Amino acid sequence: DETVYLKDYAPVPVTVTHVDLHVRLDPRATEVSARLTCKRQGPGEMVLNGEQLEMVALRLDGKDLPADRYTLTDKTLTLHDAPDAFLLETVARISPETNKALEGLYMSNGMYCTQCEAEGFRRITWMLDRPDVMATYDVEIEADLPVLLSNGDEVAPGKWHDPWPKPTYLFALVAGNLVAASDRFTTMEGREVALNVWVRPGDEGRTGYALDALKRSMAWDEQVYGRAYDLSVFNIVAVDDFNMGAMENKGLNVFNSKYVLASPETATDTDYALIEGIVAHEYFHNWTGNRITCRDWFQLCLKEGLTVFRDQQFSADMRSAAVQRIGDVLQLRARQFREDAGPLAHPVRPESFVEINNFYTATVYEKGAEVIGMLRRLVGPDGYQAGCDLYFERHDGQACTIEDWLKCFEDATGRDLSQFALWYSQAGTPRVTVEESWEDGVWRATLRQVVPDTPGQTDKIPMTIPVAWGLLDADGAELRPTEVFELSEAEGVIEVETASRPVLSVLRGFSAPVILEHDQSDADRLVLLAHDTDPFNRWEAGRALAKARLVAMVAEGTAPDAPWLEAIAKLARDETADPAFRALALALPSEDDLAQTLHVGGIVPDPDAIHAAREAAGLAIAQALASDLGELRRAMRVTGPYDANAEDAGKRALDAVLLRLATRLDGGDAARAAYGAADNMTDRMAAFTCLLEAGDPSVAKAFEEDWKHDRLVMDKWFAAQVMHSAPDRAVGIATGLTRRDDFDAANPNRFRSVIGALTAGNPAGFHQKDGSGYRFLADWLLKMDAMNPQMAARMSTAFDTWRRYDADRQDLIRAQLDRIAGESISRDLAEMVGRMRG
Ligand code: B3K
Ligand code: ZN
Repeated sequence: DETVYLKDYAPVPVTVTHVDLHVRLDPRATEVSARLTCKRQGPGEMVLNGEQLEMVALRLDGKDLPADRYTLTDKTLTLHDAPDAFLLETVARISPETNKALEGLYMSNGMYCTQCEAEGFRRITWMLDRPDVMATYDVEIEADLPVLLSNGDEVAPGKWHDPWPKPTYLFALVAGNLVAASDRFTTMEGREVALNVWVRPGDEGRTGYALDALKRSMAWDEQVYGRAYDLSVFNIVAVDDFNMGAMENKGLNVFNSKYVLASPETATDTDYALIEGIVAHEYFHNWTGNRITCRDWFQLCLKEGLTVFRDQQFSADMRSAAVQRIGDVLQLRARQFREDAGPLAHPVRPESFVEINNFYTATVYEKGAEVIGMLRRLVGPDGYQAGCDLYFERHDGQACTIEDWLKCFEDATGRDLSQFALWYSQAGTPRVTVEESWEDGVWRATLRQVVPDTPGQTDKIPMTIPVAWGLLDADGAELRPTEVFELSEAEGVIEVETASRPVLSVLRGFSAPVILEHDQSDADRLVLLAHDTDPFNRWEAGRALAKARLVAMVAEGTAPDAPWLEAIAKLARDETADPAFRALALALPSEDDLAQTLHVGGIVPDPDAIHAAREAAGLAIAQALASDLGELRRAMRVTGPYDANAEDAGKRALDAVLLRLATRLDGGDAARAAYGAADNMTDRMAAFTCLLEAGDPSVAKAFEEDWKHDRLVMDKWFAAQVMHSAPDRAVGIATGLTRRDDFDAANPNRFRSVIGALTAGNPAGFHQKDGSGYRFLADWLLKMDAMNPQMAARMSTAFDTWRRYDADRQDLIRAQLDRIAGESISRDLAEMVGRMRG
């Protein structure tokens, strides 16, 4: 059994305090010479990690190590009778060119780069590859390439010194023919920092936004958290082949080029917002992750949950806080609630794993961030700041646990957080039901919480749930401003004396990651939609109304009713509301969201029926707004050259929603005009996807002619065709796309743009009842697994909702899971498939 358990944690008997690396780069025969300064801190053998390495030399204190003093396997190097202090020298040979797992040292378009988190360093050299071993580094890179980068400060060409002790996972090395866009930043401590964004020649013109976002992030972390940068240089490198978004290596962040490169012609508003958020996220890790790191991988949320929370705060400050919050909650529900409801549910701090890469999940990241947000609500902004200050002061330079983090808040505020800590150990989305009564001038709300069973966990204990609430009167005037009720037992009651029946606005700002069951009348919801002072709950009221309609349309075959359509139309026309907010309020709940809602309500979801209901609701809204669409769109026209700011982006977002409605009525006339007139990728993509939905066959060809030279834009082209095709054609289109010469499955962005676009972007297409979508995915998972197990394992989560569906679909999915499990597959994919089969 390869399972690793949190309870088995033990510190290493012999640690490494300094790493001296000399790397001679070669595509198939890179030589890595390592000199490790080792020090005993307890009894036991030293076991170093090393995988896919060819041993060229092994010396201890300058002498070749005799065969009886060590044991070498394909995963470890064990030293017998190691002295108290010594220098261990190894020489390893590796082959970056053939490394398609994109973990360790690999090549992308002729450039060398590394990805070490979580356990990639062991594919570079033998080392204690775990986060509680923190060492300083000297790195020398030898290669006939103009740019040679590693962590820390450059002391001579190709020679780097990192003075800050760090774990292996933060090591990075990059070498290639790169050019930089540069700038400077002076920290509040007066340190001059050179900022560089390194890209392939030709991409320099698309780096401005990332550089700007970096400077804003640096200033924000100083202002809001009092944290300054700590080296003379901060490098960002854009890489085309990258398994995820980006990586926070000390002083040398490596990014998927999709999250660095942007120009108005090639990137959409969404891309710009993602670049801003991810640049900030990786930069913020310098303090939450790097200066203070994790003791072991079970503590991953210590750095990830906190850093996501920080990047969400940053984006809220840079843009509209309300729009940011709605977007974050949409993500949380789409990804984390889904995960928490199925066979892959796990606590924010898992207690065991087989492959740690399988736990970089929405639960660890997004629910982890929600837990920080709840903590802040419970201790208040001042208590939060005091706790953070204490954390940075007490634990700088250490590898920590969640207990260390919470203790800082207990010590800083005097509050007992032992019950709150259950959020880290109990999996599953709590359900909170609200029951209201109003009698004899007393309004009462009874709140009850249940934490559901999840794989391996039953009989859960009530948690501390901060429930923000307020009251309105029937005309929408405020009766009680926002307060926080702490629901810490199975049941709690809020009581208010009031002469008139109030309208409750509960879970304002989505104050806790729970599923709220509140049987509120349409009339009350319409009051909230029109008047709530809490913008999140205004949106949420509209959401609840829409969801109820769509569920009834699917389950009972009803048609959308006039009062709802009127309310929607009114909101669309409400000039006092932010366009970005209106765009979000007009968007209907996703097909996956509806499938889950039906499933929870005891109805087996039919993906085709859900798709059809959403289409019908869209058409009804379009008809309700028909005569106004042209004028509303004109009001959203942005004048002047493209700017990615939130205000302009909001107008474009609402315009896109309106254009999609118009397309339902005119068959694509407005979209054709918009496509021709577009001077930026946001508008162009909006029109393009409308035309795909309208079934215009010429548009894909035209788009391709214009953009075939641009890899990132073509990723959008691939994805759009799969996502915006009719469900019964989606698998055929996806299959056709994978047969093109420019479909390179080894490139994660391209792979996701077809396979991910089907599984996540066209649910009715993926769930076709002939099982073709399931077969298509399984075929690709097996192909991908042989190359890049991490990517295969991640993509396999598309199957995690299989128990929702009818017996036929369940059988079809089950057959594919069994088929995959029967092949010789990676540990990564085997763990995921095993958990999903249950
Ligand atoms: N820490 C990295 C993620 C590493 C994933 C390894 N499988 C990016 C981030 O969260 O900032
Ligand atoms: Zn992170």
